[in-house]
Amino acid sequence: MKIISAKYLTSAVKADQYPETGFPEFAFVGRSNVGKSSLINSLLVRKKLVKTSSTPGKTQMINFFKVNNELIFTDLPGYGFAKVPARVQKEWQNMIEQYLTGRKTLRLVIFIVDMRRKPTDLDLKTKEWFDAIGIDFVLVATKADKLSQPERNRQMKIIRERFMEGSDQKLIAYSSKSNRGRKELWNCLTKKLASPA
Ligand SMILES: Nc1nc2c(ncn2[C@@H]2O[C@H](COP(=O)(O)OP(=O)(O)O)[C@@H](O)[C@H]2O)c(=O)[nH]1
Ligand SMILES: [Mg+2]
Repeated sequence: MKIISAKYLTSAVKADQYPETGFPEFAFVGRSNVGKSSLINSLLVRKKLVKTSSTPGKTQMINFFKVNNELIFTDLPGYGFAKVPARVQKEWQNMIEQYLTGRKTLRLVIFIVDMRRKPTDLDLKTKEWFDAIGIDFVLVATKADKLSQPERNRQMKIIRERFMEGSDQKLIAYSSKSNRGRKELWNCLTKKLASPA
């Protein structure tokens, strides 16, 4: 897709604050610091549309971005940041659950993991939860540039086995630094747009 415009719309913590554009929506989900914001910037070929940070746990709201006056990207708060008190974690979780289960225009979740790591229990639980409530997602293993080719092959195999066992979901290798995987992921998104809601 050719990116003509990409702009920040609004941020929300509850449903009555979501923008009512009616545009199909893609949500970016993953642990804090996994590279969600960087991935969105990479997809949109914008260096600083979404603030990235090396300090995990900073994005605490759902941030909405309008792309080409035809679709919406949402940057969801990262889950599983250990230093955050349990009560706050629970609030984040509720916010994400309310959004993922209630947002009618949501078409696909882009579920992001770090290619260098084994999926955590929390990643696996999140995946099981998506499956249980019927949320359609594509798995993206990012920070691919931080590994050598043999390491990438090994990690992709581990992620596929642990995570995607028995499912036909897509797994895409990505780097927000080199934009590797950008075309493949966009293909996935535009295919989703073309299929019935
Ligand atoms: N080398 C490399 N660094 C990345 C990549 N994606 C994210 N990062 C870095 O990882 C850190 C966290 O990224 P960010 O997008 O803010 O993560 P978020 O918390 O999930 O939104 C930042 O320092 C980014 O520069 C990638 O594909 N390659
Ligand atoms: Mg972020």
